[in-house]
Amino acid sequence: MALAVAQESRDFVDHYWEHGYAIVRGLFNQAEIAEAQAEAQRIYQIGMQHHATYRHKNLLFEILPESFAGRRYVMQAHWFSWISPFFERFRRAPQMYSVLQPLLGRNVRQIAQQLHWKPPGAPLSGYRMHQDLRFRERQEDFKDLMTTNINFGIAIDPATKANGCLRVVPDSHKKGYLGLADDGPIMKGTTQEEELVKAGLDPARIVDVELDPGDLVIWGLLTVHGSQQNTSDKDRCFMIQSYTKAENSDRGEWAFRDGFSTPLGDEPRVCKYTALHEKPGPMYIEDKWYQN
Ligand SMILES: O=C(O)CCC(=O)C(=O)O
Ligand SMILES: [Fe+2]
Repeated sequence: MALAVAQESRDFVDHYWEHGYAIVRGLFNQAEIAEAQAEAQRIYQIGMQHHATYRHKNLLFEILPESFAGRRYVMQAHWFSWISPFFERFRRAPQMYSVLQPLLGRNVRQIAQQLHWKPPGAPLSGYRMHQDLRFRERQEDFKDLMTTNINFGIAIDPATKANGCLRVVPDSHKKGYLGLADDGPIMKGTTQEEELVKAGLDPARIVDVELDPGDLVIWGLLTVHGSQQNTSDKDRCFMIQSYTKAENSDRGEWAFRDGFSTPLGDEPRVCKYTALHEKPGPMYIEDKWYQN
């Protein structure tokens, strides 16, 4: 199995608890990731058929429209497993379980599934420094938060400093919720060093998580992270899957039930989108967050 790799990767459990993030190199092999790249391209092209952000149940495409960006860009897709048998298996592959089980146990639900693109030339492809708790109900007990929900970031394309790889602040998960970027959309503007210093963080400690395709980075709901705008001529397709200990949450789709890989059912479950059943769509969402 792919876990027989570098020491930094073998120690991922301790590294995650201690520093709030960890890297596992080579979780998926070249053949697997080549297939993932092709399938991600197919999902991107489906997204391009929508003139604006589109949602149908949990499936979502976040679009920067021509009217704003001069041409159409797909920035994110959510829950594309509903239109991709390949990614439906990928989200609950044995490789995922080998990393999940030591952290969350044998019963695991999936709360988020996202592809993030940074097409060259697209405006607003950076993510201000933040903690993902920003997107969840607020809770105080950080130990519980760090054990309940873990983000898996898988490099589909190479992730480099130039194309806006993920950046993390080691040990920041020990500081509680800091309210970073709470004043506006996460993909507008950049994080200034003063904002980090004010929150008690040292900008010099930021780690750029450069990854090869198939590498994994994990981080928690309290880990401060973000990424820069893509300044290169290469896209950065990055997959983020968020998993939760099933004992602690009714939300999310089963991924592993008593250790068994579990496919999606007939109808989506409430994950992050609370109004799923009242407003299933399909619909366009033209809130123009990018303009204001
Ligand atoms: O895609 C990235 O670089 C980071 C995205 C992120 O942190 C988020 O969506 O919460
Ligand atoms: Fe995030």
